[in-house]
Amino acid sequence: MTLIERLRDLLGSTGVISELAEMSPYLSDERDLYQGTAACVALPRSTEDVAQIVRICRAEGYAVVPQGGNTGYCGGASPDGERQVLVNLARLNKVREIDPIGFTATVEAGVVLANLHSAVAEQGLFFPLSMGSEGSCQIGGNLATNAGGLAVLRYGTAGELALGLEVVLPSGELLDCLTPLRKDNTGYDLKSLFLGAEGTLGIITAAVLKLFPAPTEHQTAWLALPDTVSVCKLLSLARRLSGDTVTSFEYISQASLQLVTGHIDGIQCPFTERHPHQVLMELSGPLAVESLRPTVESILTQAMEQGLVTDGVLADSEKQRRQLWRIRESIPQAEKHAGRSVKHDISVAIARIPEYLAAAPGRLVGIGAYRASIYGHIGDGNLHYNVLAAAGDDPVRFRSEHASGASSALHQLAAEMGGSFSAEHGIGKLKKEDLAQFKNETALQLMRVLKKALDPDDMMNPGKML
Ligand code: FAD
Ligand code: 2HG
Ligand code: ZN
Repeated sequence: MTLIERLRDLLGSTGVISELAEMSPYLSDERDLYQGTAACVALPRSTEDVAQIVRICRAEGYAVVPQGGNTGYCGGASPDGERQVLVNLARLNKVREIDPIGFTATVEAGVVLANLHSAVAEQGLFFPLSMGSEGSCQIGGNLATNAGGLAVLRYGTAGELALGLEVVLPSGELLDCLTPLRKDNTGYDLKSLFLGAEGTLGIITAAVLKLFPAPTEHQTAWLALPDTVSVCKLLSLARRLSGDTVTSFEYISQASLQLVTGHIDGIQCPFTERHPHQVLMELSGPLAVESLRPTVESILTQAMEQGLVTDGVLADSEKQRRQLWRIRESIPQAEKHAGRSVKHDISVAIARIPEYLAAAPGRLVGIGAYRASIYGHIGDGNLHYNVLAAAGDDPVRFRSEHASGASSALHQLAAEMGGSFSAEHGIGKLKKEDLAQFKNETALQLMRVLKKALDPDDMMNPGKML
């Protein structure tokens, strides 16, 4: 039997796609950076299917590329040739258990993030990982990229929300670390090997995730600030005065706001005047409704007295809150409409962000005219410093001539400041050279040792990360 016949035998005719036209949506990536090829797409329905697929591929000499919602930014889920099988987890999508006493959910890897939000909300619970791609990205992909998003400040990254994992190893064996235990000091924390590994060490098939009481109240403000030092001071003030209930603290430059108002329909700008620096700040909690209102008002009063905030809008309704969030969440789409951006995802210590922002333009002089769309999770020290062609210039030409120069300048600056060139989007194919350049040699060597130990034949997502 051929590989495809063996896979059809296992998964049925609807579980294997081998026609090029039908495979094509799975082969290109979110940003259209890569157009991949594969022997076929396999669609397992169970953990045992995944283990069997890996065993069949191993026996037939094929590599395996795991794929979730295919929303990743670095080409990690794009296959690279006729000797690779793309394993898409979409049909492995059951919420196995929600435990309202232990505040955990046991879910399969293919559960779409937004579907998990709804499932736990039905029980008055809350899963806090949240991002613009949540209608498509999957829990397995979130964990494999250790995704960040809009509430890391309060609740942590995807990896920090995982208590246990079930993983199919490159050998085809099942590693069962699917535990809800918070405390288990019986040796190495093996699950952490697979968090952020981008499918290079195994396929995550299920996870136990931390849940929280559903917030009953959100206090959401859109604020104008005079400079980025004030942005950092406001964050510190708000965390202190609110008993650390600041859930999100997102920075939006005037240029990013202008892209949104210029390219997205139905956006209502919070202010009539232009302000160079803006913040979307949200406090939330599970206590009595309106109990955070006096807190947010006191933060804003003190911030204004100290000159940290010059103008502000406090959402008065859920509708207005959603309108404010829509502005922030539309920035990636607005950049797409504007001809796409060269994306960056750096982090530095929060207090050094003003220094990074002051130095970056000097590092970009070599690329000529450009527009910068700067925004992101400043409460986590993580900014998207995205670079676009100047208005009227050809965006495709700009990218082909300047993407590499802009990225190496901005990544170098982050490295010089003790920061990261990839705070949340990972490495994939896109940032392999940066990893080789910026990761310290001892850490890189240990990564290679781990890869060799778990996947000696390089069959699990080859050509990615290392
Ligand atoms: P995919 O893109 O399918 O895969 C990503 C990587 O994980 C690949 O290397 C793949 O091989 C591997 N993988 C996937 N599933 C598994 C599995 N079950 N086992 C092992 N490996 C697996 N990211 C953020 O961090 N924060 C954001 O705020 C954010 N916002 C975004 C907004 C938009 C509009 C878009 C388009 C993307 C955004 N992203 C963000 C990037 C992306 O959505 C995340 O990286 C997400 O976690 C990827 O999940 P996915 O299921 O789409 O994974
Ligand atoms: C976000 O924060 C995402 O919205 C996407 O991480 C960032 O598109 C981007 O540059
Ligand atoms: Zn982000």
